[in-house]
Amino acid sequence: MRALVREGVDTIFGYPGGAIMPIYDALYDYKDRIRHVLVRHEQGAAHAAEGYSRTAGKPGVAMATSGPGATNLVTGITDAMSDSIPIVCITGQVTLAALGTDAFQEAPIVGIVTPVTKWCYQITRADEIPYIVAKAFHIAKSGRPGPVLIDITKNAQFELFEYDPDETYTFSPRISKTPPSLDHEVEAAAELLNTAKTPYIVFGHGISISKAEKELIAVAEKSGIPMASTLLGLSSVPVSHPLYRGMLGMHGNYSTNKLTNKADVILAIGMRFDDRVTGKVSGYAPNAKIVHVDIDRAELHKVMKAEIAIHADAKEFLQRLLPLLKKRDHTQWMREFDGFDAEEKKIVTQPELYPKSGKITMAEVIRILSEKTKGEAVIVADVGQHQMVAARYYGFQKPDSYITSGGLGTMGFALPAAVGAKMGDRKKRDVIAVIGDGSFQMNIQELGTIMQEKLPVKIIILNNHFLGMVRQWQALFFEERYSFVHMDNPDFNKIADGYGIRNELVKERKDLSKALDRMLKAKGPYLLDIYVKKEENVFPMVPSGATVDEIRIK
Ligand SMILES: Cc1ncc(C[n+]2csc(CCOP(=O)(O)OP(=O)(O)O)c2C)c(N)n1
Repeated sequence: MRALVREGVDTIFGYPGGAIMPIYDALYDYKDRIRHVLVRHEQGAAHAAEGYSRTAGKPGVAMATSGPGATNLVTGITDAMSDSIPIVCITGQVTLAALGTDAFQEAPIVGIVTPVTKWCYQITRADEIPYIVAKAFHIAKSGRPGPVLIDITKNAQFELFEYDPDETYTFSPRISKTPPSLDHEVEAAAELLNTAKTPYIVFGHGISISKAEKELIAVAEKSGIPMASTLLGLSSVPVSHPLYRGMLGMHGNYSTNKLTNKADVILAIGMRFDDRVTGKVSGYAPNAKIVHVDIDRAELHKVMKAEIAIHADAKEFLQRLLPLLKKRDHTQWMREFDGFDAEEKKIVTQPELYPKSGKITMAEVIRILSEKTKGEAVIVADVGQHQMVAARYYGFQKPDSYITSGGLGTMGFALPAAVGAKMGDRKKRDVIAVIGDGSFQMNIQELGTIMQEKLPVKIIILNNHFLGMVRQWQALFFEERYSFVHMDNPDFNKIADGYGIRNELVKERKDLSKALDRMLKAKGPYLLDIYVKKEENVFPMVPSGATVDEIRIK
């Protein structure tokens, strides 16, 4: 507990059991300093730790017992690895003497999570604890952040040792974030950008991780270069910024994808050319020289060969780049974006956002939500069509306000992540989980956590009675053979009633706006089950295997 408090831990998401009882017993004496949140499933603890980390700006902590408790964390750990989210997981383990004997609730968790953590370690002696905890937090936070796991055998939890408060117990190897010898590369990047005709900035989660939002905007404004975001880059730049042209990738905007292939120089920063962004790699950005900046050296040249590859922290790089850039504007090039935007607006956006008849659309729910919250809420989206619709239509104005499972695409993420996001957010923003009916049922038990903690998390179920995104693929690529994607759902309102959570069901357009008002005004948690059009498809779409400029608008 002392080692954790030393690292600034004030919140733990966890679930107890036999092999972690001594730690839980110690936690009992630290109730005034550490708020333990009893989740209802360990997967929920890992996702809550992720959500917490995203809003609190420091590692989230998840704790579980050995065996099934530990293995239940694995999906969340893998998710955090994919999306570079610092979390520290602590698991109990059978006693040292029993290791390897197939003891009760023994699972080789260190072996299991080795490929999906930045670092993991098994503590078998109590006196290792202070140093290993310090090291775990350092590794989770530093460089490209990610998950770490500490497994502690039960004997080490019982042993006594002398904790020396004067002992430093720190782990701080002297490494600078950005290698100092970068000047040449930064100059070369500036030269490319200064002379480009159709330059383009594409950015990802790295901007928010290095808190480089202002620097990014300064670089774009001075150079006049349009920019577009990956799914996890969303909200780093306010959507109202004139140089911000939208989202990239499979369900991104029409212009941002089409014009990727017309760019002559691409500054790719804090993003990793995920396949959902690039489409068919061999046809991605064929005319562009790429300047790729990433804190993780392993990302450089991994998917796209870069003309200039820069291993650096995004903020430091942008700070160095700014003075070397020439003031320019690219009016002509920007007009090309406007042209595609107009087409998208006419064919997709306008009809979805302002339907005149028929069932409620997901898009209009997000539009009205966005208007009512002025784009200033934290949106925690699950995985599926609703995730893409929320990404496309919420008008993000503040950094760190779109939280979703990007790399792993983990259904069941949003409800527990919203719990963590609400607890980590010191700015006291509205935290609104936007969830599909399928995803909601993957971690529905976390309603219990929300109830017990009295957390004012708002939940919107965009209920289409389908595993919508899979149905969309079946509609488009499998001749509408709807194989096991229809869902008979329970009455979500009755379930919310059971948890004592205020709730409403909305089926008609005329009731939508007032219901959203009531949800937003409510002091406590609130669940809004909204029946939306059953068979809607999210467009534009880059079909898998197609190049980004083969994006389909309908
Ligand atoms: C754990 C997990 N299992 C399966 C999938 C595959 N998958 C991706 S989207 C999706 C459908 C999601 O349905 P729902 O939550 O109702 O959202 P909708 O697409 O209808 O908005 C499925 C099954 C996944 N991403 N994660």
